Amino acid sequence: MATRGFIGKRPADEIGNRLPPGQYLTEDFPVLSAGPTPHVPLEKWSFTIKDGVRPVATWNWDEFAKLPHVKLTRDIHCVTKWSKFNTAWSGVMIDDILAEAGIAAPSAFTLAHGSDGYTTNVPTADLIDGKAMVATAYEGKPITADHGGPARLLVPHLYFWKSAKWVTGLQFTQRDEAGFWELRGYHMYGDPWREQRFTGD
Ligand SMILES: Nc1nc2c(c(=O)[nH]1)N[C@H]1C(S)=C(S)[C@@H](COP(=O)(O)O)O[C@H]1N2
Ligand SMILES: [Mo]
Repeated sequence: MATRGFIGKRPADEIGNRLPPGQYLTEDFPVLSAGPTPHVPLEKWSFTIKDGVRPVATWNWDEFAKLPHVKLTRDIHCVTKWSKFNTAWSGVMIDDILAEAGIAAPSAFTLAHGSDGYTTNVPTADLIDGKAMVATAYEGKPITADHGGPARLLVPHLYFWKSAKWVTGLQFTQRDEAGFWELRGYHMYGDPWREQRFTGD
């Protein structure tokens, strides 16, 4: 049943249009991590692009800070069913990272890596053309460690498990290789609008 009237100050139909099936709206920002929060000092941080096993570009924190930063405000959707509207990030678009590396994406599949050993696969097409960034700030402040700081991937149009926290790099792969949750039964693509939560959805 559609909710009539208003929830807070937001018309119910506006919520309905922006809320994917099976999701509810939350105002807080839950933390979901598979393990303990890693604390990476900025002087030890780096971000690397790999083509298969071959590193093709790497930045330390100071170098990464000099890349063009943009703001992105997007709704996010977690597979545990919470959605949060208008999350405001800033960071470096994957397009600009590739441009700075002087390469075009070398393959159709990407595996994102986190410093906690987490991985998640995203089709390369879903990372480029203005769709995704490596975020370094949330709501105008450095991203807190529990939300993936100093830097996390942001792929807001897919379920939020695709947005790897503590991201250390992107690895282009020849095949679509399952990441941490995808190996444990979660969907290889994860489109919230098609409710692609689990394998077979
Ligand atoms: N490196 C890493 N990234 C991760 C995770 C993780 O455990 N490790 N959890 C994922 C999951 S399941 C979700 S829902 C979101 C949660 O992000 P948040 O804690 O900022 O809400 O991060 C994703 N990225
Ligand atoms: Mo999640």
